[in-house]
Amino acid sequence: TLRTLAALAVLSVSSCQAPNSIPLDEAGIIPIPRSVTSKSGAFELNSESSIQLIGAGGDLTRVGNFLAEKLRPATGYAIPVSAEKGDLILELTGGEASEKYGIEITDDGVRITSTSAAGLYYGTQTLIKALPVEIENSSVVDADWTIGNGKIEDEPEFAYRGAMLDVARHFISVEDVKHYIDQMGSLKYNYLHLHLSDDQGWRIEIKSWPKLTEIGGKTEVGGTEGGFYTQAEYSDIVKYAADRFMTVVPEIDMPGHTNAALAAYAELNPGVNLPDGDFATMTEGKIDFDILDKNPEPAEIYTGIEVGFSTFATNKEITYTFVEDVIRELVELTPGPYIHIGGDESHVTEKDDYIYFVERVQGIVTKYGKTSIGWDEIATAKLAPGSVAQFWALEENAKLAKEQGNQILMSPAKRAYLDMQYDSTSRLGLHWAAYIELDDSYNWDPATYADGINKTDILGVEAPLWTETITNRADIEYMAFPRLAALAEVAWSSNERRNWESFQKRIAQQGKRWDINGIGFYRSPKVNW
Ligand code: TNX
Repeated sequence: TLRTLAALAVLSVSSCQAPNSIPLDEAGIIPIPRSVTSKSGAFELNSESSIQLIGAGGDLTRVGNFLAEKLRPATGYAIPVSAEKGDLILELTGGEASEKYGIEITDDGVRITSTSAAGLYYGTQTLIKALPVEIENSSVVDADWTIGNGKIEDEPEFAYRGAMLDVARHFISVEDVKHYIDQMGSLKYNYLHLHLSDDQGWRIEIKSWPKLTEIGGKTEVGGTEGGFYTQAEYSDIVKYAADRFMTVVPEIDMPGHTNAALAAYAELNPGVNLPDGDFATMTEGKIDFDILDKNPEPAEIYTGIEVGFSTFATNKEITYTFVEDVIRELVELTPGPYIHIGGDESHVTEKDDYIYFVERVQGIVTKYGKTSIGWDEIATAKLAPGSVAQFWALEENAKLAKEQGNQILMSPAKRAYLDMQYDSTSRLGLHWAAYIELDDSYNWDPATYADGINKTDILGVEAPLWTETITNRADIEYMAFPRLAALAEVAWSSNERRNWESFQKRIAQQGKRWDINGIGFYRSPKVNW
């Protein structure tokens, strides 16, 4: 009859409209957006799909190309990018630039809007995660490229969402750093902190002090061959990160954690402090020259994993000449606002000397127009206005920073350290701070974690990966994933929006993406992968 025919037609229309579309609010989006509203129906990407750019600028074009390049391999569609009418719209709107973005998905198309190219980039990252996981494939696969209709409004909770790579304990190649940046970008991280020097290695070329890399860069933990970035290679990393709206924060750790520099240059080692003036006339005949350690021996190369045994000579002018040369060269390579001066675990520096050193080095950073970040111990010194204390161990240091009117970057070792073992059986990692399972890295609130430190005191969240036990890309991936995704959500999404049960489901989806990308993540037993 006519009626059954009509019913059949309705059935077949609704079933071919969006065969496997997942409602928008059930898509595996990490970090979870501020608001997601689902509507019935879905948009389907097709061979005629194209990206339309509204607005101007190289950054906008870059975001358009980024999205196209992400969509092409798995779909096999051409996905041209232009100002012509298209079904995937990236629109730069007027107003003060912010990281906020909106997405609207209807049967006819997708529109992403933001006042900044960075916001549009975050929007495209969200869109990719709203598509079926098969979109991650590098060659054509058969899938229904649908996205459930609806609306997303999103913006980050914290301005600074960072991850750190310790390239000093074990050197990490430019290629592996870029691979990490790609993953960070997909999780909306916007700061990459590179720990460029430590007792076991100096990893950045400094032209005025060439032995830093010649001698200090040669080895790494365990005595294997180390490495370093030439300034050109380093700039290449900075550019690669900037293209993904990510700022590199270079760290030279000092005055402790400096054995590699002390092995390269004897004169930086502590020795007996000599008075200024005419040394010969002042001391002739009165002093035993042998006890005057005017030219101390260089330190021995160090390949172990102990901490806290080294220090620069904080009382010699040559040290500050050196530090200024290093900072000047680093600033020339650094478009971002921050220089990280380390400052942790200087156990063999006298307290007064430590404070003198930190204050003087902050002054050098300021002189070159940058802002200092340091590990929380720097708050025992007088902080320069704007200096940031990176909380990792001591709440009282975080409080000292707050009392001075400075902001805090949250990296509590018990939650945010990616080098901590998951449990006692983890094949890699340390456990001095804690065992950190996936739910431990997820279930904490930066705004209430440390006593007396509130949301407004916090610049953001950073996930450091120390590499004493980590030697290659597979090791990095095993320790960083899935925890890097959990911490991305801690940094981006509001505490009210976050929910462990929801994250468990979404991270399982993310796991499928990592599998397709060949990323060997830790299959936490807390998740039904
Ligand atoms: C402490 S965290 C350190 C690092 C080690 C790390 C290992 C910090 C500021 N200092 O030197 O690599 O523990 O977990």
